[in-house]
Amino acid sequence: YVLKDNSHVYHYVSGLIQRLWRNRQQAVLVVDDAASVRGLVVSWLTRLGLCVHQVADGQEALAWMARDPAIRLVLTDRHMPGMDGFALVKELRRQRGRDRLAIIGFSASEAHDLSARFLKLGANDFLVKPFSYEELCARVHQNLDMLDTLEALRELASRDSLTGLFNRRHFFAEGRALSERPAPAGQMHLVVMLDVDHFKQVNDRHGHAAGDAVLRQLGALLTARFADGLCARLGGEEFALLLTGAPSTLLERLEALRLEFAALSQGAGGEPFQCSFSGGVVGSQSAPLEDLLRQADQRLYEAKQAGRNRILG
Ligand code: GH3
Ligand code: MG
Ligand code: MG
Ligand code: MG
Repeated sequence: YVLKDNSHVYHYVSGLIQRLWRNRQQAVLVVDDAASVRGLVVSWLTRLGLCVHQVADGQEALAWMARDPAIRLVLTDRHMPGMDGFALVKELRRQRGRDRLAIIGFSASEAHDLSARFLKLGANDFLVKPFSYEELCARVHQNLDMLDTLEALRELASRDSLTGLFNRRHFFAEGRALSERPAPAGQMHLVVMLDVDHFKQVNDRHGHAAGDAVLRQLGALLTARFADGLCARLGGEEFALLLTGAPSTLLERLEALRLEFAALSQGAGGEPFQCSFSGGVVGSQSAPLEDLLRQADQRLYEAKQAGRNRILG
């Protein structure tokens, strides 16, 4: 009984601490023309550990949001001089999806269609003034929890679970827009395809687990050395990299990576062995990502033909 009771208390307290810790990093914007309401809501939200900002109408709110992309939750009044709560919600939703920003509307009006109108315009929730501290907390936490869940799912859906690098889907989703935007003067969009050499032999000789460790090792090196680029595991033992810069600098960095990787002792625990990769690089001012990858893959093929453990630009 005592144990059960204790674990209940433990879960309650650890949940509370986790929430306070989570809230500490969350920015919230309160929008209301009535300074007294604003003050109260701000003090309540501050008590929850949130990082709270306040403005007095829709226009000011939009200006704030444009400067402060960290805002995850907006609480807005309905009636305000200048831009009102409905117009604000509509515009905010146009700018940011439900997976990035939560909006809670509130109003003192008795009109019964208010909540429906707020929700239809894109708000997630609605409160009738005056509301209690407990009610505000519950709605705020529910909405922040939802954003956390969506973010966790987004993260999960964009990552390769073995290496922690981005996966193929994310590489294309992010890379496509980037590679077609004109590169800044003097720079190029550069695409690299890497493929581990004789990887089938690694698996055959040292086992699948040792093969996996090699892939994780290369993933970790790419993450560490190319934090300025978009690194992905496209599948199997194939990796891709997209970044914007000077081709000669990239080739030097890739050469350093190639030497560093080839010098590593692989086979954690078991018989040690060495491994290498080959690569192909192409650059363009602006081109479809698929075209760049195809060309990089062609150079990679040539690098393999030429004897492996080399990078062709
Ligand atoms: P090449 O130098 O020409 O690239 O030869 P290779 O042996 O590396 O290429 P091949 O395409 O013949 O073999 C790739 C191997 O990668 C076959 C497959 O079993 C293995 N592989 C694919 N995904 C994984 C994985 O997630 N883990 C492990 N351990 N092996 C994988
Ligand atoms: Mg008002
Ligand atoms: Mg391959
Ligand atoms: Mg290979």
